[in-house]
Amino acid sequence: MGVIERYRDLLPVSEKTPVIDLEEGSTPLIKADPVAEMIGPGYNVWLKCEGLNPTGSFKDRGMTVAVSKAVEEGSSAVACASTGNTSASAAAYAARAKIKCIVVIPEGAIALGKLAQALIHGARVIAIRGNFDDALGIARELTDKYPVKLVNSINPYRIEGQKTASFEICDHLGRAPEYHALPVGNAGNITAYWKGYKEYREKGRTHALPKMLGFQAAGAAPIVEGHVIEHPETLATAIRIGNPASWKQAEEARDESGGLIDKVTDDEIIEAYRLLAGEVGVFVEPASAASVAGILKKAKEGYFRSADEPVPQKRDIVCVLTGHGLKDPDRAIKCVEQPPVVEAKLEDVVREAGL
Ligand code: AN7
Repeated sequence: MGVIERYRDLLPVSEKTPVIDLEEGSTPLIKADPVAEMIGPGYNVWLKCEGLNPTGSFKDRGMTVAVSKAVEEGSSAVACASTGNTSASAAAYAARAKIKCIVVIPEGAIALGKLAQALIHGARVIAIRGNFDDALGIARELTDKYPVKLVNSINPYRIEGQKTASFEICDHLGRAPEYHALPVGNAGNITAYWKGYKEYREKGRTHALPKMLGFQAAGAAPIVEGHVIEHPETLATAIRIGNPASWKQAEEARDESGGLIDKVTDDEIIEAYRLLAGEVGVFVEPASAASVAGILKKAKEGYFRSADEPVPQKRDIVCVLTGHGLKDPDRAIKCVEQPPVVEAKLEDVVREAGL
């Protein structure tokens, strides 16, 4: 069952809404003890593995609602700007709905897996000589002037669908976590999670709210710096965004929850990326590692309360791992040693295997 069917009562759909789904959602929430040990005693660290969605990222939760509503409203085409994952998801759901999908991307700045997905699903992909923020400007204008529905997270149905991830976390833990960490790019996801947590509490399904901890890449941290970044730079291409569309909502989530939005360097991102792959067994794309890099940075700064305080039970920190590692295979290859090539002889293989 996809997120529309599972959370129908909390989503803006009716019996008339055609459900365009790929059975997204229901992603694993797994414990990461090697990360928890680095935070300190008294904490559980949970990883919400959104890379296990049908197209390999969290975008599918929002896209099922956005595309279903577009079809309900009679649209025969959708469009988006993208750093990659939105386009992969839009292309897949549009293919399923048998409608046209137009994608505007920054030239040369999309991870290989994501580009492959948008293309194979049959989207019309157009690369522009500019960055994501330029692409979003064009997508907005295009969808204002032509009968094409914008499916970036400015589309409120995207936020509606994405908030279901908070519901799943609360359902799994039996309560809201104390901290919720996630990467911030265009800031749709932090907006969606915060909305979801608040709604679940209003409905009486949980009693508390988490502190929202958002992390931007240091070279693309407009919310942290307090101004638009004209030329955002980071190897975490998914969050290479200098002027987030949901900037204000992200600040509201931060302030209402008593949380924070901070930045992590590319080196910190890669360190967390390798830690997740090598010690937790979870391969994510670099942007996703920003959530873990962020809590490790805050732990070093002494942000998390001391474990000396008596605690009735461990405190939960949830990190959202937004996209799968296979999205960006080039990055993985670049940060490891290349495998040796030897003669086809057992002794050569045994030597290289270190046995
Ligand atoms: C893996 O695909 O903006 O703060 O165009 O792909 O909701 O933007 C992707 C964003 C985090 C940031 N992690 O989420 C796009 C796009 C991954 C992402 C983000 C993105 P938002």
